[in-house]
Amino acid sequence: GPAKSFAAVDLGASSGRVMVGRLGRGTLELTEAHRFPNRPVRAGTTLHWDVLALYAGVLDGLRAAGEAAGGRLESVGIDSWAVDHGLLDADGRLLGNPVHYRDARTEGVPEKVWADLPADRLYAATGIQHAPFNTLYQLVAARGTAQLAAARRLLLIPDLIAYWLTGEQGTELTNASTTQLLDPRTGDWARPVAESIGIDVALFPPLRRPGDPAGTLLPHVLEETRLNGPVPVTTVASHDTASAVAAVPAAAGERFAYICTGTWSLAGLELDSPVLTEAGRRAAFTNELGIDGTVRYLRNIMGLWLLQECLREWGDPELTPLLDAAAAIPGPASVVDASDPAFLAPGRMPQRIAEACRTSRQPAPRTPAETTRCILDSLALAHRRAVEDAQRLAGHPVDVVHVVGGGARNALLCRLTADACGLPVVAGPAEAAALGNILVQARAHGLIGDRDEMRSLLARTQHLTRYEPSGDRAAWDAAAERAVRR
Ligand code: LFR
Repeated sequence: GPAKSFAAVDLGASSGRVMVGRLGRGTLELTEAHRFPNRPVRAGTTLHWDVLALYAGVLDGLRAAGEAAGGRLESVGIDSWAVDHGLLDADGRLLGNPVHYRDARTEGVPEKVWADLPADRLYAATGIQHAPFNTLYQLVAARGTAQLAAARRLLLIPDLIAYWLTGEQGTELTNASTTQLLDPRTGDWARPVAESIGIDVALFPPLRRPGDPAGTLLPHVLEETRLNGPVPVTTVASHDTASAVAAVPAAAGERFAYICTGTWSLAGLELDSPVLTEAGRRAAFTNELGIDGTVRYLRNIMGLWLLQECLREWGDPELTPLLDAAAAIPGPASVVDASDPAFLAPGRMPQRIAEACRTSRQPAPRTPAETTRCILDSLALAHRRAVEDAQRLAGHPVDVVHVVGGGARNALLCRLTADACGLPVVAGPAEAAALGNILVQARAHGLIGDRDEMRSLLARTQHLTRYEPSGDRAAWDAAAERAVRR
């Protein structure tokens, strides 16, 4: 039949976008219908998401998507960053703006939780690394607030957007796994964990899986977006990283690691079952859930956030000349640990990177180009460490590294990653999260078969670039030593 159009709402930490995917017989075309900024707002002492501005961007985007698709969308899917959420009162109204995961309210909270529930037991039950921003710690931080007392429902960000679009509530599974309140072996809530720290999992509406129906656009939404109804909303892997991993263009049987690059770098493996070892916990590996019962065994690395924050500080200079200048500097030279949670909060990033270099007795970068080079070398080394650690901890060797997400467009980062890892890097697609979102919808609507088929369609239709490793192994080995925190 003729090509069918699906809309992907993909919300990232610095921008949101609505993409249209057109699937025909063996063809897949992706176009951007609308992109809008996502600007966190500090009000009082709290860093918030401006979720109504995001929702307005979604509505504008759906209207533009409808125009691009000739008024007819087969379905809509929504993904975003993880862990954050809105709280609803008994009438289903949002209680205040969702708090940003980079807000300081969770400082010191994990340590308090572990006093009652030791970190090793928590990990054995949930498989989730101890990032301070996990939903679990956010809820403990909110304990005793009037807002949490009034809350009757908790909706993760994509589920909140879906609720406003459809009037229906659910908790999507891949994103639920990032709360640190889910048991990755059963795919159900880790009730004893939640109970032991006084979190009521009944706050979460029932779980739903990628591919499940999630309602249809409400009449006033159709009116505002000028779409012809009915338009179903389909549950996708609503955690953006899960959608991106679903869109890794690996060949059937290929032994691969992936790095989803953007604000974060999420580096690891796709496994059939969780690895809940103490060694994995110490190495900060997480077992988040993916589509089709897979496990995303990965580590969070600070990612291009380090560069984004520097660019902000430097008054947003043009990127291409800066990357060219950084590429011309010999490296790897001074490096920092790009998985250090010390880089989580916003502000003063060039200074913080220089301080980290001095602390480890390395020359501090002085110019934006030197700082950029330091960041990209450091990211490449953090990628290498995660890829090596994941293979060892999971007993799962790989032959190739797939780099997907926005960083796949950064040729210097991809080349340095290949050199540091000593493995070929296949870069692309850059819009992996949106593509994974669209393909899961298309599959639910019968347009495509299994995961291998999704991936081979991507490999045939998307622009990919291959980087063979080169450079000086000994220099990278020495730099790897300098990039470890002590
Ligand atoms: C990436 C991401 C990461 C998650 C972080 C915070 O966009 O979803 O996977 O750890 O944002 O939610």
